[in-house]
Amino acid sequence: MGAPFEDPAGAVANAGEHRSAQLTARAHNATAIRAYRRPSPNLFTIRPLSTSGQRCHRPAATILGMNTIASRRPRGPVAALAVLIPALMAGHLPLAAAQPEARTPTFSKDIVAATAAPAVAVQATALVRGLKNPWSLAWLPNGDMLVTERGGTLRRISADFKLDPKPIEGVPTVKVAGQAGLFDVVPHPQYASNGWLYLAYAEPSPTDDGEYGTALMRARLKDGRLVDQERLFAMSPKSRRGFHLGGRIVFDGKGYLYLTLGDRGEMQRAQAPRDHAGAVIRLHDDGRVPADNPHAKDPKQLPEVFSRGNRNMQGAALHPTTGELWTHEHGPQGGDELNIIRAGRNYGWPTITYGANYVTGTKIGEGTARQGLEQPLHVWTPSIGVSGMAFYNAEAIAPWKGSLLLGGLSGQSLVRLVLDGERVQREERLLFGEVGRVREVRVGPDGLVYLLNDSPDGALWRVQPR
Ligand SMILES: [Ca+2]
Repeated sequence: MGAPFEDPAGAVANAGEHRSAQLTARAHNATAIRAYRRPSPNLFTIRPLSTSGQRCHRPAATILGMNTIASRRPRGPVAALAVLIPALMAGHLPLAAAQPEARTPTFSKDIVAATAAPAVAVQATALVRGLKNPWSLAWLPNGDMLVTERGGTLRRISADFKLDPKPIEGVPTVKVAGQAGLFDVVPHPQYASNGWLYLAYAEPSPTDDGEYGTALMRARLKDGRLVDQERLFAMSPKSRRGFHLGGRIVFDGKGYLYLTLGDRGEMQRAQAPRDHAGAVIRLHDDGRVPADNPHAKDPKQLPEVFSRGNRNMQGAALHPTTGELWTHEHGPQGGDELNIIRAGRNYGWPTITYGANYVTGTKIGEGTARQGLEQPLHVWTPSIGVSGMAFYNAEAIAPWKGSLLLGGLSGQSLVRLVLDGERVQREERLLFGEVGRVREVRVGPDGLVYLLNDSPDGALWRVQPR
């Protein structure tokens, strides 16, 4: 893969002697772009398309990478290379490729040691105590907060940090076992006008056979009670394993939502095409399956699945400028990962991993890399137990702008990653041991950072510069 470069006059890349290759490119405007070979079979040209599909002026685009495809021959001079996606977002637009990008992850152990001194010294203050295994934190437009407790309760905290002693009523029946319980609570981006709140939770089987699985519902909050309830999705098949249920909900601002899942501790399910386990799910905000989901028309796959090969994603957030979904996932005894989730991609678990079997430390799968499987951006070995994720894009802690924050459960710290595009440049471990097991990380309306710690006597914490 050649070095990424920019050619504002109309990006062209030379595929060299490779018989087949694929480009990943980013347009600098809101139009869709197309990459194809022309005039030589070894040259790629990037051109924009108008929304009607007609070619128009030459674009300014950055070529991010080129992957050779050894196992596939082009089906035609143009068709094999023409990868067209609709204008998903204004600004940066990734050109989806069927093959993964060549990437070498950064490793936490290499860059955290070299950058031990944080850019901003911070302190954490407990604002609300007495939360039982809190999992997720969200703000309502009036400044009040909602907190889920994994045991199945939804709590309300006033804008001046008073915990309502009475939980919100009408929360669906939740299976509580192992890691299973009530997970994310996220208001719809237009909550102020439509009132929809979304909850992810472990839903018990209606036949009371002891099986359960991650589900998604929405409801409105009225007089301390959830009303107008609609169940939008439930993973299939359910099982009795209390491991790896994911449970993060992210809206993309365009009427779609993502739900992260896990492999249920049954690792091969993450690669099974008719299984929701180990996948990221993409839905319309009313639960309908989008027609442009990568497997929407493939009966051998599940239409809700957006990506798979993920082990257990308990943190997810939308990148503030690219609009892409970033997630992290727990690795097995090492190999916690940071990934960018793209349509139809396979993130490798358990075929490839940087982790190892628990206790024995023996190898899982085939190693750390394989053609056709995505490489993570960043790897934590030993594991820090990644949970909670937020991009910092506020003004209150200016030196943090553009960085990615996440929590460590076993790592007992707030982690800040300094990013250069898709590259992790620097890692800081903050508040080590001061907050406990960090379950949730959110940026508040005041631009300060708020945490929840996973404990039977957990708390809501505010993080601010010392
Ligand atoms: Ca992976």
